[in-house]
Amino acid sequence: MKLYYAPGACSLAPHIVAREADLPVTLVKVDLSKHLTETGEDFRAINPKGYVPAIVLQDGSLLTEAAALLQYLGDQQPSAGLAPANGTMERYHLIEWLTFVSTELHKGFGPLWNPATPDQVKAATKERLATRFAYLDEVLAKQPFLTGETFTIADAYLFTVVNWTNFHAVDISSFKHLSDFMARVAARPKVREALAAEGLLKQAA
Ligand SMILES: N[C@@H](CCC(=O)N[C@@H](CS)C(=O)NCC(=O)O)C(=O)O
Repeated sequence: MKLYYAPGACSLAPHIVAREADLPVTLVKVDLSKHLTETGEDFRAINPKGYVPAIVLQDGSLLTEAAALLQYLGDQQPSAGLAPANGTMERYHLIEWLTFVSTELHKGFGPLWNPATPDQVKAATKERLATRFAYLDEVLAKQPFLTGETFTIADAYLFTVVNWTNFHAVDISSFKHLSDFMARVAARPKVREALAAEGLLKQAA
């Protein structure tokens, strides 16, 4: 299968999961400003939504939306323990976290990426994100990962999105447990591999 990605974007999360699960994935880099893949293909012809992440499966079908891709990849290798079985309460809690990361954090960062966003809006965005970081800090004070003792697809997503604080000069050092989580995940060999492959080792937590 092919994973369409842009360095450091939310596509880093499925990239990490693909490596953690040892799945055979071909990475295809996308220039989001030009809507072109690294081989010069029109990305919008591949994914009409025009954004990453996107996966094209062996049968040529397209799968988009980070939370869906993460679950698909996690479910390909149940023995990797990256996603509890479908239908279990653990799985619903995993989906709860994926939704939190997607709607409260991933989209919460949105205004910071837009150069046209006024400074006042950027400041309010950072304040709102800080309330979410405070909540995460409380959770991660009690357990090393979002759902408990083991690393899951939700942690790959959280790591990817919180890593954007490095791109927007957002200091999370006062959130000690969240900062420790970032360091813990960044030290995972497969995460380091993914960061290196995307040319991100310097910016990572
Ligand atoms: N709803 C999508 C949003 C994906 C998204 O925000 N992708 C960003 C990178 S993190 C992107 O490709 N932006 C370029 C664009 O929207 O044109 C998801 O959850 O996967």
